Amino acid sequence: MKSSIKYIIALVLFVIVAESCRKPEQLKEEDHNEYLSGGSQTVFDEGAGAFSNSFMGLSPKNEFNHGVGDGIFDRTFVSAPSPVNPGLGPVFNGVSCASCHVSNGRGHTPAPGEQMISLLMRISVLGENEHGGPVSVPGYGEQLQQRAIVGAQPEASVDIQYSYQTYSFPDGETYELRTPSYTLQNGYIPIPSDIMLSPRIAPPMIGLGLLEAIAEEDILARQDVEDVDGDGFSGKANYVWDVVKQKKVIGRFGWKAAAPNLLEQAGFAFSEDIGITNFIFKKESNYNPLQGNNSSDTPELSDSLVHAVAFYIKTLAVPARRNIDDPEVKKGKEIFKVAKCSKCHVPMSKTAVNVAFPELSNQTIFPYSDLLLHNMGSGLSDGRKDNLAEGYEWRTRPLWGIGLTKKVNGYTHFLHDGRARNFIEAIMWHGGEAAQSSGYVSQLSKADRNSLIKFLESL
Ligand code: HEC
Ligand code: HEC
Ligand SMILES: [Ca+2]
Ligand SMILES: [Ca+2]
Ligand SMILES: [Ca+2]
Repeated sequence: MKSSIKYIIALVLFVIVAESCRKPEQLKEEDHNEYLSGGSQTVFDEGAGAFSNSFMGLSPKNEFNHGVGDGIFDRTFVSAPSPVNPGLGPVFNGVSCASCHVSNGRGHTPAPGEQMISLLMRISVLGENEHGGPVSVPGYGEQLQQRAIVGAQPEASVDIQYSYQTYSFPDGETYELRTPSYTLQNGYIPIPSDIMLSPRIAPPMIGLGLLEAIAEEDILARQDVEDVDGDGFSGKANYVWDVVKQKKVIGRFGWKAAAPNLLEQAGFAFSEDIGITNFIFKKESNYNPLQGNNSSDTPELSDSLVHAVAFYIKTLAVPARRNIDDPEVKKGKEIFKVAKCSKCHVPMSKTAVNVAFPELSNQTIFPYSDLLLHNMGSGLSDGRKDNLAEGYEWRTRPLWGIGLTKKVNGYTHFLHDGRARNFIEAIMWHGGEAAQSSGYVSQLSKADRNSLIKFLESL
């Protein structure tokens, strides 16, 4: 053996040994493959079906469960009695999960004259219920159902009007913000004058299991409720009533982080959105002494199918990022940081170790959210408290996959009520704590604005 080869072998051995003796180090954002937004379960799909893939490495048994849940998610329910898929209503918002979460993506605002479908109204009157949540509206409950089966009456209808205001950037380019206003009409009983509305659009379904798998202490570690470090950003966790556990827990899902986990969110959606009673929410949403609908405890959907749907949304994969080495995208990423978007849309998170579910375990993911509530200003306020969330507080939306919205849904209706029709509008609506960010963007050159958008499109 030549001495130089011996030398190389010795060097390689030395490096291997030295490497294995090294103390474990916390990996930084730059050390990870940013393409893999959803960790090891990321899918490479940038087409119209990009939000409809299961995790890459599911076991055959789990893949089967995912498929069963998929079937229920897409199932169109009809009114009983019916040999297939009965139980719809009596009052409801949508006939299937998929009718609102279109292609597992987001909903949209109705076109003029069109019925409201994938936008719904949470409702309440002033005060707090026994668990610190919103107070149901007498006769109307906690959500307004504007549709009903034959023979029943919708609770009310909703009239949406937009007012439009034009603004301009220093270079003269204009953008238009539309402000919605909502009026309830045709109440089946008089609509209380003190009713408060929270319009919400159906959000996309990707990566939810990964968000559920982030350790609670990691979310709490990002809180700075009183802004002690003085950077102008707070971040607050919501705490909500867990119906199954019968105690208060951290909220993670929904625009106000008012749903504790995917199973309850699914159960709630069956009950309130579609009118399908289940083991978590046992009574029809419009059950009250006046109407007396289905007070029985026999669920309209079996427990196992509710679990299957929850499993389905838990295991919908996040699509990989695209074009991350494009110089414009890189520049946009830098602007995202300098504009302090990343203070709330925190790029990287880690999921907790979970030996029972390796696909969700110990994953490095890029959801671009801290899952905390932030003051977004009066322009976005719904003026209504939801557990710990004030009217102006919303949960930072995860931005992963957002660049594929157009391909998946054909429209880009952003923010909690879908009022923003593109990225610029979404950003310019950011007020409150995020006013620093929108203010920064309002001063950018056109080229820099385009880079920021290119970056968002790469997510
Ligand atoms: C009428 C439209 C509509 C229907 C039908 C509907 N949803 Fe939703 N969904 C929404 C809206 C609106 C939200 C946001 C709710 C909130 O912020 O509180 C939501 C939120 C969710 C979330 C939380 C997502 C997140 O990012 O936090 C999940 C999970 C979910 N829905 C699952 C389902 C399932 C499962 C079904 C079928 C059983 C279903 N939805 C039916 C409109 C709908
Ligand atoms: C103070 C925290 C905060 C900062 C800073 C912030 N955001 Fe947001 N962002 C949010 C919250 C909360 C929402 C949801 C608001 C709503 O729905 O009304 C949101 C929503 C969005 C949406 C719409 C997402 C969707 O799914 O509809 C986009 C796009 C977005 N932000 C981009 C940005 C960009 C770009 C910046 C920097 C210029 C930024 N944000 C800065 C908190 C923040
Ligand atoms: Ca029913
Ligand atoms: Ca209702
Ligand atoms: Ca702070």
